Amino acid sequence: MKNIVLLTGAGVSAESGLATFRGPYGLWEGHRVEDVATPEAFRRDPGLVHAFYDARRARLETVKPNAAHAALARLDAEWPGELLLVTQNVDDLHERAGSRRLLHMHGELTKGWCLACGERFRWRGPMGEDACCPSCGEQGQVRPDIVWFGEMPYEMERIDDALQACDLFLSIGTSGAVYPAAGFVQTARHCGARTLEINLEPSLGSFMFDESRIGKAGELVPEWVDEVLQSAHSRPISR
Ligand code: BV8
Repeated sequence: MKNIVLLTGAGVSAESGLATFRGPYGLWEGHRVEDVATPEAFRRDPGLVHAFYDARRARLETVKPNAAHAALARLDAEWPGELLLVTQNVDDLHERAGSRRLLHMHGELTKGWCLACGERFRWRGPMGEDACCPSCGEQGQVRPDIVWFGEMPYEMERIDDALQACDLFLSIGTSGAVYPAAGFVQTARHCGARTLEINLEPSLGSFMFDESRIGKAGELVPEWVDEVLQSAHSRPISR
């Protein structure tokens, strides 16, 4: 086993105190997806959409990475083979834990995007409707750099190449309800990879995994990383 692809969802950040989407107190409890996470919603009521993301950006400043993020960062640092961590999460907890071989397929809360000049840039604090683009200075054309429903996720080619070449696909803390992310396990299986999920409950795609470990990511992910790194050290991987 040389090449690993990891997919994370909101469940990996739950133990840090960030709400997941579905289920009690989930993000979708207080808001209808179509009111806050679609380009149409942003055109219709940018104030409501900015308030939704400004609140999440403020909350992000009050939490920190948990043991699952830390274990995945250790794996990133010590895994001798190929590794790609694909996250659906827009929080920055993987980076803050030290993960480097990482991509945000649904964008980042800590980034803005100017619809006037097309520039993307780091953004801290509230954004709001009157934000000025730090690049072109245009006012009121800045949106969160987040992939909304109906929009194409980022780096789909890079993800597909990694899935085609991976020997192991691990999915952590995701319900498997949103595509194309929910279809990655099928691509990985189709290309001969071993597939494993770690989740608090069986996900919608559980039946497609070779193995499902049910429990908290903060407990099961460090255990799994220990296992994998021990196997790598006991059978060195030829590059
Ligand atoms: C697109 C950013 C065109 C915004 C997000 C095929 C079939 C049906 C529908 C579609 C389809 N293809 C496309 C669609 C439409 C749509 C879609 O999937 N709709 C769903 C609702 C049916 N998809 C799109 O619109 C996508 N774009 O398709 O473009 C295209 C065409 C061709 C090829 C490519 C593209 C864009 C979707 C992205 C939208 N943006 N996020 C924001 O964050 O506000 S999606 C957002 O919701 C998240 O990023 C994530 O993807 C999803 C939420 O899911 P999870 O992260 O899994 O969270 P959830 O709460 O559901 O589950 C948490 C899990 O964790 C649970 O299972 C729980 O048990 C577990 N858990 C909880 N605590 C713990 C835990 N596990 C372990 N430990 C714990 N402690």
